[in-house]
Amino acid sequence: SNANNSKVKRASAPTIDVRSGMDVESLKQAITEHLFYQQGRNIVNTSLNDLYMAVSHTVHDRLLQHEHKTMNAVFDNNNVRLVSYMSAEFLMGPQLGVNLIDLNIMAEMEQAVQELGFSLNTIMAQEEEPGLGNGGLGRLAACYIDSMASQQIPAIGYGIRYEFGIFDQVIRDGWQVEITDKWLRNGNPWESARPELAVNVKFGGHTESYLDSNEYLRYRWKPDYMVTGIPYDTPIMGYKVPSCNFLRLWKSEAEESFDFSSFNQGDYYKAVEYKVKSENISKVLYPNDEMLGGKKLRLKQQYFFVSCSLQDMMNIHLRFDGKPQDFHKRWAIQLNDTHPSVAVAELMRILVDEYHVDWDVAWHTTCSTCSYTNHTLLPEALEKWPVGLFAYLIPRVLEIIFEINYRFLKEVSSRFPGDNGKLSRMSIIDESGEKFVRMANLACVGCCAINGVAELHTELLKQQILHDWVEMFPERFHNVTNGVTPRRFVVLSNPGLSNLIIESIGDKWPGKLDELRKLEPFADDAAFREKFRSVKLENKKILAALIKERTGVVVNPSSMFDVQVKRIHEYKRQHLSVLHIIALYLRIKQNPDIDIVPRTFIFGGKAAPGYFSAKLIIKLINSVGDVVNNDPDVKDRLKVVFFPDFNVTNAQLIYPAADLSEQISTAGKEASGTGNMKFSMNGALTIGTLDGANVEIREEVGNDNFFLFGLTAAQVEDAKRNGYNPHFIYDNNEELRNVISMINSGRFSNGDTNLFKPITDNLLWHDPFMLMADFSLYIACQDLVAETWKNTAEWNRMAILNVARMGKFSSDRSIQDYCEKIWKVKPFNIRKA
Ligand code: GFP
Repeated sequence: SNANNSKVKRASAPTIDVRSGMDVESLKQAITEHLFYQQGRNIVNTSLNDLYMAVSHTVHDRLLQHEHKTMNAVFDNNNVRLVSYMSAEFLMGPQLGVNLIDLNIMAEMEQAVQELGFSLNTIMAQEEEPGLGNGGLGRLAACYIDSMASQQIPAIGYGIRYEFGIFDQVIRDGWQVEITDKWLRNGNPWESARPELAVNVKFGGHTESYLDSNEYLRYRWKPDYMVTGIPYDTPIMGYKVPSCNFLRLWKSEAEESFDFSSFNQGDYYKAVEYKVKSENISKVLYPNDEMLGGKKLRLKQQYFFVSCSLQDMMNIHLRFDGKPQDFHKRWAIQLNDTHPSVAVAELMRILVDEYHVDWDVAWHTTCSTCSYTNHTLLPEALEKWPVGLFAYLIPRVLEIIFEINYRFLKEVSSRFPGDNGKLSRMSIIDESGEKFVRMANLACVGCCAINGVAELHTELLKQQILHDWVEMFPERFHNVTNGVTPRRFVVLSNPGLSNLIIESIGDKWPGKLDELRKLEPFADDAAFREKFRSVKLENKKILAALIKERTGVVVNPSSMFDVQVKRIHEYKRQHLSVLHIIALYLRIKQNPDIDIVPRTFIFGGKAAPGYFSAKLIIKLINSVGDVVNNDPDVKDRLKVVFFPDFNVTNAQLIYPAADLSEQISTAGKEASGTGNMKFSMNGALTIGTLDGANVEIREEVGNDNFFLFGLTAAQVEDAKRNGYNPHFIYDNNEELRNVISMINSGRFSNGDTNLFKPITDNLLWHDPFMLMADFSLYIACQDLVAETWKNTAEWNRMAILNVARMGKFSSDRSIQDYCEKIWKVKPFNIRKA
């Protein structure tokens, strides 16, 4: 390490055994001490939560020691480039289990807790997960920080410490009801507040120009008020490696000294109002799939966490003796979607206004630091903010955006003279009507790399919404196919399967998922297939019990578990699966003695509170379930369950129990999907369209081991261009007509023929997601699924091959791709440092 760096060297960690020992005795002692000194309890009068807290603090102590060593090693080395993963969402899931796996002390902790008279499973079930994300995007961020630590990539995840995460969902009378998520109510043992690292963020006011001592024209921002960001750090341990990174989430507080004037003038209420206004910024996570148009608070959140994080990163950089303009040598920033893309302008502001770096130099630094991941082609999801709102909240940042845009458009017109269409499409400012700041354009201008999240998605991005950008900056475009962490989603969630795999091929695979290939020969081994089947059956029994507990519905564990869990959205087409259920129900009604494969349809997922159609789909699922589940003709051969409050905790119980994974989005709409990967890793077969990562999953597992149906993305586009007519399809398909008529008859709505009309009318007259076009293909494919299911050996052979061929979809591989293609960083082995 570098001797010049002594000023950043920290004291080494204390090595008192009770805070670091990994053996059963040390763990027991540490738990008892935490229980007493932190929770004020002892082992005979403890509550479950106090015990959970004591166990978690015990684990947290051990993580901190690794974090401390990692950061010492990193900060001692001037040549390390760190990754800053900026994301408005981190859907972390419960922490205790994964940390025990990463530290490799699951067995020791189980024993320690048992010797104290408790069960580790019960303690783990006590954890309230931090639901600081909506769905795929937030969960991806969580998988990525896990994999960065496991790949020994020095990294910090930066985000917002929402006091209220995604709402809890309960189902009342078949409808979704939202309940506020109070995840912090019982305390959070995984975080440490770092008030000494607080930073301030400006809002409102105006800007002024002035001449600095060298007679240069400079700008300063005179804000109306400032908000303080307090960082809360959560250690992120690597899997069986000594590296431990951290997640740094910002909480907003009032900048105490700022509004004293109003207090002094006797306006106590105004001072309090300012405090409330400041604290509101990190109050609540916004659900997605809703128009964000007027949501001032959301823009404040974005700017708040981006500014806090960049200031923090600059402080770290300067502590290394770095020059401000060399910021990019220290940091690679990944912008997780456009939510943090104001970083491009904020970094410019910091460099130019605060450190007086020349514009051109600062621009080079900024572009060399930032990269942008796009997660969707849906036009309504492309963020844009009214220029007026920007001017009002962050006036100096808007001026900088105007300057960036002015210079950029000059470049565009010299590259493509006379192409006014291009100019107006590529401009950061949308001037077609009310003026907007287009966040994706800001990201594309200021980032050296732009990536999609699956091959198909990246191709479509290049052909469609980012086509102009490819012409301008072809070298910026990359694909990085998403991945998921096998530690959480196999080792922790599916111990039965993990143990079976370990018995068969050893235990290297969770850190090196390609190893799973060694399972391939076992697919032809009848004895192995039998063990595999019985692991699945056990998982299904556990889920069945939970379904009974949460919904009252009794399901048969040996029926096929046909599962669709994800956010509820029309493009994901949960209602296509409902049409299939009704078709099967009709077949039974027409011939009650029909030979039909028993199936349990399990749905789960939240709808955005303001997304009416999605909420109506939930109601439809529950209503169809009420009828089908209770009709004696069905003889329990079909069951329909809506599993309430789909979150990471519940997901971990659902994936391992699935037989069939529904990945049935309209081709071209699902950027990647990540649930699809979690299902296959746990040995479910997929029925899916050629959409998102399904394409690559099918490529990996083999066409014969994947149930493909439906139009391709190109066919969807063609059909739309040629005047797609859903009603025509309806008129010509009897089964489909019967299904739709059954819904419209009021059969599922106590005779109310209007309740589901918004759904059926939309399908018949508009059908933007092409359910009608795919219906018969889907039904035929589902019939094939049922045929295959009857051959248990064949089904399990296919399922084992799915598991064996999932290596590509470890988030470790995705992170390696980011490191090589985009960040240009290498693993940093702290033992060798
Ligand atoms: C979005 C996309 C998904 C993609 C994830 C992660 O998910 O297709 O897999 O991001 O890249 F739509 P949501 O956040 O919308 O669930």
